[in-house]
Amino acid sequence: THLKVAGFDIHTSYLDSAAQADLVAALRDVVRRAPFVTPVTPSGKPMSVQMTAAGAYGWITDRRGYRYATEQPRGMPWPPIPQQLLSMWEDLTGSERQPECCLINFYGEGARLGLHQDKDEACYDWPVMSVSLGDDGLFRMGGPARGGKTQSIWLQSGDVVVMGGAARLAYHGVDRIRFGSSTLLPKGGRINLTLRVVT
Ligand code: MD3
Ligand code: FE
Repeated sequence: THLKVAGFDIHTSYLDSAAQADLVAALRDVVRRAPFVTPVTPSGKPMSVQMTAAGAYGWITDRRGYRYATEQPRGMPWPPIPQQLLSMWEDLTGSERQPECCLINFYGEGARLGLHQDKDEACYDWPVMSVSLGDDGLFRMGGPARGGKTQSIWLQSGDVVVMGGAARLAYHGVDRIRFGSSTLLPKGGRINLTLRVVT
């Protein structure tokens, strides 16, 4: 039940239930101003995960490709990153740079995220911080090459993961969620936030 990969730092139950509820409330404001969309991969396939973002940049995908964009697909800027996430970033990463993107992934029943590397950022030296909220998610992590050995771990609501060093370019994905395992989100599902330096 634990994952041994250099640069993968898990802070189990970093957020207590009050802090999780507080973060969900802040995210409601973000989502009101930047509604979730069902992204389409460059091949035209809709993803099962719904996405939106906060910060100077959001990560988007459509038939033109994957990229960071300063505007939402509908042409408005992204809302600011909630303050409590900026404080967590400072506390857990100690990074000299502030995060420029908070990608917000929503997993409804049956949603998954295939194994991939995060390579759309200008520099891989900065860490990525991930916050899990709501239902449990089965996270899978491999190495720097596709097809290598992988390890899996259930991420639960309130868990925070920081990926740096070798883990930063590791293949990773989410195989499935345990829909209905948490009561944090009234309609169920899993939210994952990833904070990154993009430029
Ligand atoms: C390991 N999100 O948004 S978070 C993504 O749960 C993404 O929604 C997953 O993969 C999710 O790109 C996993 C944990 C995570 C995030 C970024 C990483 C692990 C990572 C970057 C490099 C290595
Ligand atoms: Fe990723």
